[in-house]
Amino acid sequence: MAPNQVSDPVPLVNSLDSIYSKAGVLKNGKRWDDLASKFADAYDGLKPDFIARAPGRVNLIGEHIDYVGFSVFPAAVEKDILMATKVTLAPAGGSSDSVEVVLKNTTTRFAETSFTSRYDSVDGVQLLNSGDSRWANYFKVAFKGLHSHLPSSVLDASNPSRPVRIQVLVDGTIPPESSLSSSAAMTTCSSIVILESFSARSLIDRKEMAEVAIESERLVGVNSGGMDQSASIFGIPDHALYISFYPELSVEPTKLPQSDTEHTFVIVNTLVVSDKKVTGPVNYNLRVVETRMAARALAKGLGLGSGNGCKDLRGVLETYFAENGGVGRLELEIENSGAVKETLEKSGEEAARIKVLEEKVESLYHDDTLKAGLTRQQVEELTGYSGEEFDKEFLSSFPIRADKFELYKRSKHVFTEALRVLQFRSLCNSPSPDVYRQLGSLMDDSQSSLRDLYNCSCDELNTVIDIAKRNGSLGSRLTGAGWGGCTVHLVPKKKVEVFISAMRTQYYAKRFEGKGLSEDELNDACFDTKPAGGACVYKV
Ligand code: NG1
Ligand code: MG
Repeated sequence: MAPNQVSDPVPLVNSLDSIYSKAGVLKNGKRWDDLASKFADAYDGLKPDFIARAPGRVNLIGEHIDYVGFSVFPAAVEKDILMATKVTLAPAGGSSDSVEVVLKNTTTRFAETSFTSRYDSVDGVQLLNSGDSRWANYFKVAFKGLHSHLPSSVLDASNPSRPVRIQVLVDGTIPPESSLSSSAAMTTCSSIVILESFSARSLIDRKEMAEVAIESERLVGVNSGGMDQSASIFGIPDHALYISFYPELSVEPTKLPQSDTEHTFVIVNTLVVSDKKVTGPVNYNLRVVETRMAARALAKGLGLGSGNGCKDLRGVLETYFAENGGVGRLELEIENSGAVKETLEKSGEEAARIKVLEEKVESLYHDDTLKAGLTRQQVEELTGYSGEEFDKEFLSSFPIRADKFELYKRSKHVFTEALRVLQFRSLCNSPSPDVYRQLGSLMDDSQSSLRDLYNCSCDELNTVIDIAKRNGSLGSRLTGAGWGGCTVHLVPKKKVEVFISAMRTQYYAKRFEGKGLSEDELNDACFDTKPAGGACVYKV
């Protein structure tokens, strides 16, 4: 089978050498060896049966459009979460009606915790407890998420591989709440541990694994899209991933032009923590809701039905072309718009369809009053949803807090960003001599849009990006959700040193006044990265 097919299970690897080549994790050999001995220290001399790995990701372009249904362009990174695991089965002839999960972490920041799940009830997994053991929720939701996907034979008492105890030691190198997807790596790695513990890894393919991890993560309270979990599962060394969610999840590994010789991606962490589980109601989850309102408003403006097809902006695009005669419709639009024609010629049909919708957004929000933030009453008028129906459609899934809703700005960002992803991908696939400058300029445009239209940048992100642009970066943007966390920069290799030293003196020294960062802290906060491989299980 070709590697990295959506229908493959998460790969099982038997030697560290094959992990290094499959996962592209070149620098961390010792860490894997050390983890087995740390496990023995943590669990009375026991040896783990396996170590599961799930990496974080950096998104190169395509921000805040995964939950709307448009394609994104991330890469898995070397930083990851490892879980060394020991599985204890019921003694021969015996069985147990529950499984105890013990979770320890190599850092004391995350306190040891455990929970018990009854096999006959998913409610046995008690969700969202507070305090120090909050990090264990990721494991719990993975457990809960998998319940409905596992064949009953796996959970059944007659299954001799049904564990009574799963002991885990977690070791992570992804800085938490920094937009490199430590949370998705936790959920994904937990799912893999559970599958492997039940000897069920090969029963669920990677596509379903990603879908389970996406659903599971929503149970933690973030209304997220599916980019991070997919990147973690499908990563390939030296490849970015063009990930599509429509009509279903698919992944196209894409080589970056001459990436290892002349240019590299540098990640710079602002060290501003953004925890969506806390701030979601006023930022991430609110944006998800605004894009849903924007979809309903656009559908109504275009005279489309109010069916489920128009729940998100991607759905509106598909419905518009389906209800209006498909290809014939696009031809008509081309006759009416020079910009659509130009987009078609430069970037192809899908891009042209996106451009059409961008223009529809402009006509719907045709004056300044409509372009500004809208009150609930204005949104009710635009969407046709009011009263209880409005609450049910927009306010029932996750709590949000807002006086105004920015439907124009959010829609405009979504369609222009979706277009930039397609342009980025075609530049990678057929590079011109000037390709890096062009890729960089798409990244810059993405950042302006995130800052001005999506309002998810912040002062520290803007400062880092200004410093980057003055010190050799060809393209700089926030990566992940924003409001803090990390930035990604396309930098010629020969300028990396100057670039990093500028960050040290112009950003970190000022942010941590007088003290700056130690060498280790700097290496951890500001580093160049290569696309790495995805999740795997290593048999110890
Ligand atoms: P980060 O910043 O890694 O938490 C989030 C979402 C993604 C995507 C990006 C914005 C989660 C787990 N991930 O990423 O799905 O929407 O923001 O593009 O919430
Ligand atoms: Mg996250």
